[in-house]
Amino acid sequence: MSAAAGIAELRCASIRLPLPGTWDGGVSFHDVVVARLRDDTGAEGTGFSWTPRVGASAVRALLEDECADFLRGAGTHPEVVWEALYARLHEAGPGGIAAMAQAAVDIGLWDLRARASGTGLVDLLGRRRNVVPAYASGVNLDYDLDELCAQVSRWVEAGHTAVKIKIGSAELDRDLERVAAVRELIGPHAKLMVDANQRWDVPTASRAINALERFDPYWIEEPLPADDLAGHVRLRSTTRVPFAVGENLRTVRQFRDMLAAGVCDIAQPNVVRVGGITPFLRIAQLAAAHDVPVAPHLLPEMSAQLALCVPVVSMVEAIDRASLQELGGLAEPSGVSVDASGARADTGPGHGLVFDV
Ligand code: SMN
Ligand code: MG
Repeated sequence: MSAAAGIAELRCASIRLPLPGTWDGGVSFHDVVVARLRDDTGAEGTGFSWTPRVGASAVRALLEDECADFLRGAGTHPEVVWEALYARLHEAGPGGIAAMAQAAVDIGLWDLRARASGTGLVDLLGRRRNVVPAYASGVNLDYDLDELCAQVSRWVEAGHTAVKIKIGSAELDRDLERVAAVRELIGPHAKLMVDANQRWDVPTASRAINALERFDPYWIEEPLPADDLAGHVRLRSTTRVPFAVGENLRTVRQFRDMLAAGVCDIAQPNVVRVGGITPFLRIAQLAAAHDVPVAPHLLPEMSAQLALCVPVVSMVEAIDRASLQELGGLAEPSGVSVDASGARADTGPGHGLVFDV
């Protein structure tokens, strides 16, 4: 029996993707750090890290300065490498920049494995379904009411029956006016999700959610700072509206603790922020053990593929005009589509994402 292949090389490239408009808080671009891995048989895989505005150069430095030499000669099994790399990097943080760097390696190794076996990533991981419902979503707290309504009307015209808008305005009345207008536009049967992006504390969240309940929110997303587990427990006792959390949780244990405390009703891991596909799948298994569906955060071309595989799924986010393809990050179509009819993936071998760099 021949020895298993080892990693021969890790190379990085960076892409800056300007957004068509500025997002709340002044985000005007997304950065992608691409990690190209080659094993000693010549097989290749492509991973990536991603961030809106903050941290790409630090992620690339970790990959080039701390991972490239360390990985040379290591095996290519993604889960085994993940543990070894975690042991190596976690003094730089068990999440954050270190996890974002690990994600690039991990996604690259899963891609390498899928390509080497001639299968798409979804079929390698285990396709559980061919389509997942999608919801329209936008970063629109800065929009005035007319702009918000125009955006939501465009989504409705495109056939969306589930939409998510930002809330967390300085004045609760502004949020109420906007949510009321959107509910009116989408009708009583469409799903309406609201996302506070961690803007509240417990008393503010409690007051706001109770006032918003009459608009039948399908979930309230990130009502509190992501790491405030105790706060979520206190808030839980004041409302029955489901909590969607996870886009700013960084470790499997953070998800475990939120799930065990009963304050994560929809789990939203971001595959990059949690450190790659390996921890993402562990989170999905944990969520399933709590009967909690997974709604992967952003990155539609990758999230769609993962959503087709997780045991219990919610929806895929169709972020308005900001997929990797729409931002110009991909050199060719990925084989993934996310629109009002749902999220689907029929890629070539691997994850199908060919970065334009
Ligand atoms: C979000 C977070 C980060 C960038 C864009 C959008 C948002 C979401 O919270 O849920 O999509
Ligand atoms: Mg969000």
